[in-house]
Amino acid sequence: MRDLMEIAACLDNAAKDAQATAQLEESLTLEDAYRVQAASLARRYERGETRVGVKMGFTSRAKMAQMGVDEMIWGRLTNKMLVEDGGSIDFAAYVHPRVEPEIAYVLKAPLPEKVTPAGALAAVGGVAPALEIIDSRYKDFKFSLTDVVADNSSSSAFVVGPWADPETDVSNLGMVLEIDGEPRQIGSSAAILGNPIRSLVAAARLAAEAGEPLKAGDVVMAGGATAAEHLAPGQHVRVTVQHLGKAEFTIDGARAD
Ligand code: OOG
Ligand code: MG
Repeated sequence: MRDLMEIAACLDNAAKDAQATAQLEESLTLEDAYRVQAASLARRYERGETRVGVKMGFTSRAKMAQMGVDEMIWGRLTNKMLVEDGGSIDFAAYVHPRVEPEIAYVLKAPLPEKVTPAGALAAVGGVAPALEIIDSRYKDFKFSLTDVVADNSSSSAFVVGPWADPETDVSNLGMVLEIDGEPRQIGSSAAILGNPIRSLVAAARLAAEAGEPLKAGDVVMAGGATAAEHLAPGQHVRVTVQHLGKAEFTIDGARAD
């Protein structure tokens, strides 16, 4: 069996070089999978990237059903993953990217491990419509729970729209994911654990348990409200969230059709 550092290096290289890698032969414990994730992030930090927040995964039934996984996971977000709203991504920098509609929070105060939804909300500086570009480094986008955790929970890039008043009630907002102006996924923020604030509460717990408590300025992606959609070169992608507005990006590269 390879040691955890070797697995981390392999996954980090796969992400860096946009080359798919085989599913792990090792059957890791969940703890070891998170150790691999932390070690692969350490390699990014060594290259100058900085942690800007965390993303939650499998916080909706739609996402769990699409990927055949039924446990909540989390991953780290770095400054290099942030794509400007209205900006573009280079298709060639990804293995087989997909996109999903999300809600993002930014914190104005740190969050302890144990916090109530009201306590978490008091630390929120803003809430925004967001898009996550996920890109599993595994062949065919197939993975076990521990595989995906080791792979930084498929974190790849994210786009955050304009920050709205943290007091905005985001418990049940309509969300539409459009590709080239055509609605592809329609859902509600309520799909995210019944209320996305619960995802923030969970993020506070998981990050603190890992010794990296959430701090002021951190961005938390609450998780996909619907299944993810495949991406292709030349596309324009937009999420519109009722009362919050929109976030969008385009994909560089020539269209296949
Ligand atoms: C894993 C990441 C899940 C979400 O929002 O549920 C996730 C994946 O589906 O590849 O980001
Ligand atoms: Mg996501």
